[in-house]
Amino acid sequence: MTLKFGVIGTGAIGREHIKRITNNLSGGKIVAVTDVNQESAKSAVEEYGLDAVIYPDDKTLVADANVDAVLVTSWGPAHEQSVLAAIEAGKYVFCEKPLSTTAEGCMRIVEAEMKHGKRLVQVGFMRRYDSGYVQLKEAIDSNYIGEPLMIRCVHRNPEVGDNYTTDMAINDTLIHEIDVLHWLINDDYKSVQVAFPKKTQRAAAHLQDPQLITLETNSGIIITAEVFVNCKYGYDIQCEVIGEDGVAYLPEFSGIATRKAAQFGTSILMDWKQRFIDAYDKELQDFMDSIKNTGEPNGPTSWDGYIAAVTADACVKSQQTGEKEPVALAEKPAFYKNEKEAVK
Ligand code: NAI
Ligand code: NAD
Ligand code: ISE
Repeated sequence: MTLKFGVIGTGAIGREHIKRITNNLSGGKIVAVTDVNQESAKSAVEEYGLDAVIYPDDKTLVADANVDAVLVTSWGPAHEQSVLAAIEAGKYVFCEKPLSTTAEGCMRIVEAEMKHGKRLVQVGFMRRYDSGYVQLKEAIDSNYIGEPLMIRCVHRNPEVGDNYTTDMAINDTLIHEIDVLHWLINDDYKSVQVAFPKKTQRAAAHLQDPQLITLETNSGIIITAEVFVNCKYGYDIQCEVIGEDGVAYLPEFSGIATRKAAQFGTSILMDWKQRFIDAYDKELQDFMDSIKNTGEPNGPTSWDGYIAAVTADACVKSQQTGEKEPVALAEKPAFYKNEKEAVK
């Protein structure tokens, strides 16, 4: 069975996903595309030689009977409308993060999916598929480092465009840590607090960068996460879990090491597209395989999208108040309780 995709949003990651489904993965085909910028949709079809219909908007794309699954890669504020339209039409959805930019929006998606009666949606939290994070989870689940007590994370980008705003450090960037960490430690967040250290001269006038976020979990684990999106030197993701009996580190990206001119060194990536390239492949292959084998996607759920949005909203509130803000989650519906672990 070939899963036929309609793509909404042919920007940076839309094209990356089109490329991997078309050239690298098995079981999927792009049959329709749309973008608010129609020129972008046309050029994507040309660039990848797709046999795909170009639609004027998400609604007409979703209505195409030839489309089995919708890939939502538009910008965050547009996601909710497209996901709801797809669920309404009974289509599978792979939606890039954030599922919606508000917790209320995620809840509307959760409710629509439950009303439909089976899982249709997977959120693009690809780090759960990264072999480094999977190894960290194994070290924690097997009790190798004992009970986790603290976690220290770093999420640095070399630079961002002028349209990147202070809240995006949370909704667009930290959101990956928000998702992967609660999965890693099987715990939920209790409170968050955001601090603004001295501002880098490289940040736009309107952007607070870097930011330091503290998240506390129900069991008392304290996480400190730094977001620094104008660090200049590279795309750098770090995670260190400090346990009762030892410490576990997320593996560094492994490039070749060199010895030259009295220096020993290795390279650091500049582009986010490369850092989790295997994880992007795995998440989409799993989406296609699970639908084929079980009739439902197996990866991060709409409920995970909701948890991330509630936590992100609390962080954005703390950006404004400077205070510790509670993370108030609704009770997890039974519909999502028996889900299999997204990734073992
Ligand atoms: P982008 O700006 O390069 O592309 C977005 C595209 O969506 C643009 O072509 C835009 O014209 C189109 N678009 C926006 N609203 C639309 C709508 N309502 N209908 C149709 N098309 C629409 O953005 P990028 O970097 O590709 O990001 C897209 C999404 O992917 C975002 O949600 C972002 O958070 C997520 N993303 C996820 C990453 C990950 O590591 N999982 C990495 C980069 C982005
Ligand atoms: P982008 O700006 O390059 O592309 C977005 C595209 O969506 C643009 O082409 C834009 O014209 C189009 N678009 C916007 N609104 C639309 C709408 N209503 N209907 C149709 N098309 C619309 O952005 P991007 O970097 O590709 O990011 C897209 C999404 O992917 C974002 O949600 C982002 O958070 C997510 N993302 C995820 C990762 C990741 O690591 N998982 C990485 C990058 C981006
Ligand atoms: C982008 O949208 C991503 O998802 C990347 O993974 C992240 O590192 C970057 O900061 C975001 O803007």
